[in-house]
Amino acid sequence: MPATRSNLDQLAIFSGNPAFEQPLHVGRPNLGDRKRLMERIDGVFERRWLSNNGPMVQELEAKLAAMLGVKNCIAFCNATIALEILTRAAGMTGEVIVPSFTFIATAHALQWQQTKPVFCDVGPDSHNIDPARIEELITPHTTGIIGVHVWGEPCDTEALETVAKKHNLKLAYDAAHAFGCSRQGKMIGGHGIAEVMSFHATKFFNTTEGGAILTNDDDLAKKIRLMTNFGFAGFDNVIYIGTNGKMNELSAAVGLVNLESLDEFIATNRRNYHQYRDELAGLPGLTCRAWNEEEKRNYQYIVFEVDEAKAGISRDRLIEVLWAENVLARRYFFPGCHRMEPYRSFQPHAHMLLPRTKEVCQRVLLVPNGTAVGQAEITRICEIIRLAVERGGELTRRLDAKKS
Ligand code: T4K
Repeated sequence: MPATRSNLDQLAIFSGNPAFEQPLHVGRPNLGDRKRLMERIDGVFERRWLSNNGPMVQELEAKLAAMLGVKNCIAFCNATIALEILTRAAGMTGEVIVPSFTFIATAHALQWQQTKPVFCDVGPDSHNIDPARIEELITPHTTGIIGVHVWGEPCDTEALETVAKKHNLKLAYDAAHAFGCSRQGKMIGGHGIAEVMSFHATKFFNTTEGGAILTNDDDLAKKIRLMTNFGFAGFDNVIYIGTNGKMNELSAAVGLVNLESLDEFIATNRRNYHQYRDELAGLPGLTCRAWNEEEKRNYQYIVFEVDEAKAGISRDRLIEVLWAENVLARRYFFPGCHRMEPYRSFQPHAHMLLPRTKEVCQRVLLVPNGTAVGQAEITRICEIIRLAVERGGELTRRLDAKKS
């Protein structure tokens, strides 16, 4: 058990002795039963059917569609390719409105298809796209909106639907964070023309790498399936331009086994979330984003916001302190897509319409969660954060002096 930290000198940033020997990551994978996985993998090897719509992929697709109450589920090798294919299949050309506060894949998937991502600010008290700021971004080239359910907190789907209908725009969702979440009792997966999930290793539910498109539109699903497999409509018969977005059997096997542990993953995430909240309650300048517990949530992301003026320490300084302790906290999605290439060069004035995004990017701090982090470790992490924030002003002065 690492030594406790009760004064600033004990912090690793001064003492050189990290609280944890091994790094504690944000995004350590949740893993299901290994024995069951080996049985499934044995089956895959017995059949010698490794990819191309095999039985594991079909089973996973059917289970996900049933669980989310959506007619069609198409499994993918990752969510980025899924977003690219959806962009193309749905005819989202010209310009598409997206939040800047998202993982770069949302913007890149559009740009990769020569569609311009037009960045919209987040809402007040929200980390999601602000429906009230969309109309001012619409031009004659706009064809769609992609909302992102950041951290698994769903977008205001009704408001987005209203603006999309009014301007005849396609509305789809990047639901990479939102598997297992609901809005007004309806599972994420069934909103807009389609929703894209990520099953990357770092996600609450993973297939190592992977993703899925969920849609109730049968024609769109058909087109997406064709595009995902080079446009093949049977042996030797290519009827469409396509690429390779297929999930393989081993990934699907991991997914099927992980699905069996879903309730346990959620329960652990939720317990950790409450522990962080309780142990860090009442600190000036540090707020844990609260989940709406009346809805379904996966609790995968534990998101703090640091208000430097009140805490006396900046978010980045706090991260420095945590990294020295081997707690690899993250500042997703700093600095915002609009400040990354190629968008920074293509759209140098985009920041003028993104004041809230800038603020959120400066405040957000994610801490380790998931089945790989234990309760005793969380207590130690909280102790470090508590000390750093309670003595924020003094700590900042000492760090400034150390650097000069
Ligand atoms: N849309 C949104 C809103 C997204 O957040 C994402 C992905 C996508 C679309 C695209 O989905 P995919 O195409 O990936 O399916 C990570 C993930 O790579 C990325 O999937 C995820 N979002 C994003 C939020 O996080 P990085 O650059 O932070 O990855 P990295 O390598 O720093 O890993 C994060 C932490 O996880 C590290 O501390 C190490 C730990 N880790 C990672 C892996 C892969 C493990 O402990 N074990 C592992 O196997 O992007």
